[in-house]
Amino acid sequence: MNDLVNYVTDGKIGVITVNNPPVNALSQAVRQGLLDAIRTAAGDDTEAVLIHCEGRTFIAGADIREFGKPHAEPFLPDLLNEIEASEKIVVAAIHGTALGGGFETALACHYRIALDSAKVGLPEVKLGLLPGAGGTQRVPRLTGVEASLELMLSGTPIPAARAAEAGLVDRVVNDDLLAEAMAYTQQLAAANAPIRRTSELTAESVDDGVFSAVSASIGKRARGQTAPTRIVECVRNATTMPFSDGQKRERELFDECMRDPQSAALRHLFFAEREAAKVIGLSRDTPMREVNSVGIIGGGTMGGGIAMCFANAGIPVTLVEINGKALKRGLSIIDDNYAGSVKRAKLSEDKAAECRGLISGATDYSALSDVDLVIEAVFEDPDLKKDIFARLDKACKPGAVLATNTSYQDVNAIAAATQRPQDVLGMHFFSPAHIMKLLEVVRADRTEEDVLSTVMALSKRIGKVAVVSGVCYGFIGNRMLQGYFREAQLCLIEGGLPESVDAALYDWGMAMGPISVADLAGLDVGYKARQALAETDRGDPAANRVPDVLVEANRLGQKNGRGFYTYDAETRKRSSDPEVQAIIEREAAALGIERRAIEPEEIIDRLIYALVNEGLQILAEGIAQRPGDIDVVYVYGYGFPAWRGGPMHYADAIGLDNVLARIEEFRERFGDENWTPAPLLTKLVNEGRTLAEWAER
Ligand code: 3H9
Repeated sequence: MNDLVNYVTDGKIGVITVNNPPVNALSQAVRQGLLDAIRTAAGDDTEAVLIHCEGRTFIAGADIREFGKPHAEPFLPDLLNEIEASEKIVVAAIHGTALGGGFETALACHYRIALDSAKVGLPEVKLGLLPGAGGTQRVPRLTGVEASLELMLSGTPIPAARAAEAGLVDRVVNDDLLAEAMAYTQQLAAANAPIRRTSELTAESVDDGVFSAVSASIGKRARGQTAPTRIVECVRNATTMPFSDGQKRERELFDECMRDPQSAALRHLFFAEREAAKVIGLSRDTPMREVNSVGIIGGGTMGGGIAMCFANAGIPVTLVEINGKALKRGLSIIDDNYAGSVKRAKLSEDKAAECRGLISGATDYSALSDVDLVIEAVFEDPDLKKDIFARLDKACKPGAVLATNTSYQDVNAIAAATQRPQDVLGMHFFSPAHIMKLLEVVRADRTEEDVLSTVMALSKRIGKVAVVSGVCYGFIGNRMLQGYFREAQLCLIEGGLPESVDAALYDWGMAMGPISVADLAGLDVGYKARQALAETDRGDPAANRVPDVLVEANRLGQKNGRGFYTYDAETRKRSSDPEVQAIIEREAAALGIERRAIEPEEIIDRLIYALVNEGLQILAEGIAQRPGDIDVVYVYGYGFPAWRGGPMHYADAIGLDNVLARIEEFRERFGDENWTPAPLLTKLVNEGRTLAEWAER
């Protein structure tokens, strides 16, 4: 038919093969090829048609790269309706992941056979979309309303066996899919099996309360997002409208989603996440070192969580602590974490035991003599870290990768404590390390290319999204956070309260407000870090004043039940504390600040533009490779709302000229110490370019 879709006859069966690597996305050429093939099959003497795919997967969806561009015919919904209308039986043979438009293609076929390792799903919601090629109408006609809503609102694919139980797949086989599918198609043809058009079925009708309950839960489950509500409307329509009307409305709502900036933001992130894995200047065939065993120094919360990441991926770990007692405590934290995962049904008991079995303990560095990678995860003491690296240099085999999990320290200085700085880099995990997806990979000046490529590939193996950062204080994420936290504290002392500052950011979409984050992290952490700096390097004194006073009053945050808020010892529920309000008011007066009402809009702009401005600086310095990398860091590591695309995409969406104007306004009002626009911002505004355009340079 064309280069991407092939049609041959094999006896009485017409076989359509899609071959559009890497994931057989439904580009215009694939849609055209499928249409031509199904029409050819309609006119020849075959009795039935089989659709299958070459490569690693069945069709993984519409071609996301075509989104946002003018629609090109044939449109997927029309194509799928034509497949379904076929007078000959059409069978889909599914392997890999049949996702989105790919699964909708299978649903338009009359029968579905799948390999047991296959998964099917409708992940459109993760792109701010809804299944727009009949999926919202066909799925409820095949399975229950609640199962349909779960599939579309979670976007999480389900295994073939579960899909079969739900009536979405007819047969599951465990080997040689193509041969089994051919045999199945022949059987169906020989038996003159009915042509089952899903659109002709009636979806179960349910009490409207089901839809209102789901709609009500969206506010919590998908706070701020627009696609889920539209999905619920479509599924409801499937239970009340004829197929063609339901599909017409599905199309309208799909187009609304497509025009919604949320989808542009989420699509940006989809590609940014994949781009982040690529290191500029490093070729795909850079050699890699084998990593089949890992050592971890430090069995605290961080070290234990990191150990679990590797064990969960089947990689044995040796955890090293300074003495038996500390080791016992570290291993027992890991035991507790695994017990928690079992309790929350994240892992089966057997799987948890298997993973836990891969973690052993030691109190001597000689246990690390043969490991392929060591990650140091002790507390932030630069001298201690250097000492550990000097010892690792002696204990580890040549070629072992030596990584530090530091959040702030100079990785070049740590590397210089060894005779092999080329093997050293940073692997900055986020807490809880076995859950958070982000990993900042810190490339030091002398890190060897193969070390970097090894760690980037390893990150994927342990399920992390890795972003490369250069060396600077705090790397990408924590460095940017400084301005964000500074503004949070300034808004507080100038007139806000912990609740109002938190609410502004939470309502805007952040996972947590900045004041709650500070309480969670522990106010003493920042306090100690500030004390270690020269007074001139501690930042705006007005921003540090309240947190310093709180620490000195033994209000350390969640850890001792009292920080900016007070916390219930059992439920950890926070409540406001009039004592804190009194402290804020007193300290403001002491600093001569006249408190005023601060609107949420000002709070949001000050905090977010502080992030953006520092992000631009980081880009200009080459600390981050691209704006999208920063977005990935903020969405995966700092609770930035994915549907806003990350701070740098957000700045582009608002318009860099608007961002600059607001920063200039803040400069007028608050001075240029905190509000000097990044030169890159001014430059891009002068040139009329977006960050996305700059990134294509
Ligand atoms: C949809 O279908 C709408 C319809 O309902 C209605 C239409 C009217 N398009 O992830 P990987 C690229 S919405 C274009 O690293 P893995 C990806 O960018 C769509 N490109 O591999 C990467 O490129 P590169 C619903 C795509 O093995 C390469 O393929 N479907 C698409 O870890 C490899 O990707 C989805 O949302 C695409 N659809 O994971 C599924 N998919 O090498 C999205 C991938 O240049 N895709 N690419 O960086 C996925 O979830 C994963 O890619 C998948 C494979 C699980 C398939």
